[in-house]
This record gives sequence, C-alpha cells and structure tokens, in this order.
Amino acid sequence: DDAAPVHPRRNPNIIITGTPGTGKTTHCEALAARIEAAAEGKSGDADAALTELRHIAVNDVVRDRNCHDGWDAEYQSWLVDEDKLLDELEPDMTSERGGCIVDWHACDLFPASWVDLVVVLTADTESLYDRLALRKYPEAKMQENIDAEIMQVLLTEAHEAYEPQIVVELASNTPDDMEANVDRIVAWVTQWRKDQGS
Ligand code: DAT
Repeated sequence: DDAAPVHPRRNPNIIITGTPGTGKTTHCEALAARIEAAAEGKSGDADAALTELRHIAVNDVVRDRNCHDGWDAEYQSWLVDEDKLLDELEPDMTSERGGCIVDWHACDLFPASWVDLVVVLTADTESLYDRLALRKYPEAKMQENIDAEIMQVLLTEAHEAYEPQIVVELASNTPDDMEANVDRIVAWVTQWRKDQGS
C-alpha cells in the first residue's frame, strides 16, 4: 500500500564514507560544530533538528574498544574485526534516538536497516594525491587509495548495499564544496525529521 515507511528511530543515521583523504573527518568535524552550536541555541530554527545528532568516529571505536586483530605496519591501519565493531555500534545505531553520524572508509558492513543516508565523498585525483602525500602514506597504500578513488570503489559498494534513493555522491575538492555539503546534509536531516513527524 501507500503507507509511509515507519522508522524505528527519531533521527536519521548517516554514513559518511569515501576513500581516505576525501574529507570524511573534515565534514564530520564541521557537522559536529553545527550540532554543538545548535545544542547551545546559537543557531537558527533550521538547526533545531541537529541537537540530537552525534558523531561516531569509527576509527576511535576500533582503536579504543579493541575491534581489531592488531596493526598492519605496511598499510598503517588496523586489521579490523568487523563483527566486534558492529557489536559495539549496535546499541547506538539501533536506538530509538538514532542520529548517528558514522564516518568510515567502508560502508557495506552496516546492515541496511541501520542506515537512512549514505554520503559518498569524492575528490579529484590531483587533490587526493596531494592530501595523501601530506600524510606520508606508504607508496603501496597511496596507489591503492588513488586507484580505489578512480575506480569509484566506495560508490559501487554503496550502490550495491543500499537502496539507490539513500545514496548521495558529494564532491569534496574545495572548502566551498565542504560547506555546501554540510548545508545539504543539515537540510536533509531537517526534511527527514519532518517527513517522519519527529
Ligand atoms: P578522510 O577523513 O576522508 O581521510 P580528511 O577529512 O582527514 O579525510 O581530509 C584529508 C585532508 O584533506 C585534510 O588535510 C583536509 C583536506 N580536505 C578534506 N576535504 C577538503 C575539501 N573539501 N576542500 C579542501 N580540503 C579538504
């Protein structure tokens, strides 16, 4: 029938994903600042919907709650235990409050029922190269990430795991892009809550 889907939560859960260096942390920090301003009542009415959002930095969860089988020195990253990670995230992601903003360089591990929006950040090869070079990534890791971006690995992963209408690709090449993207995400959250009547 035509009945609107019933959501198990008051606020949308959002995955912010993309190849390392595309700007996940930067976007999430900007969003977190907007959430804080909203909580302090410093922002306009449009931001009222933001006060119940929370940023979950998955990298910190992996590190602090031991969701890994050690550190891969060559790739300079954790060997992630995805089952453990999902167990740790489940209480927040399935809560009635919802509103989790999760940033991670993969997305298809999260059950579709947990996810209301998937933002795939993308960057030009040149911007990405410069950003990863600044991080002094090992050559193999650098090349792997550049290749993944060119081949749109994250976008494909998102499209394979989730309904097309909840996957958005946003360019992240300039600070203006970032600001526009954050505004778009805020507007989307506000609309989602209106649609749910929450
Ligand atoms: P990620 O978390 O996806 O690995 P990041 O947020 O740490 O990426 O960003 C990597 C670097 O690139 C960082 O120095 C900030 C810069 N950056 C990210 N997004 C940008 C944008 N839209 N415009 C300009 N610089 C950006």
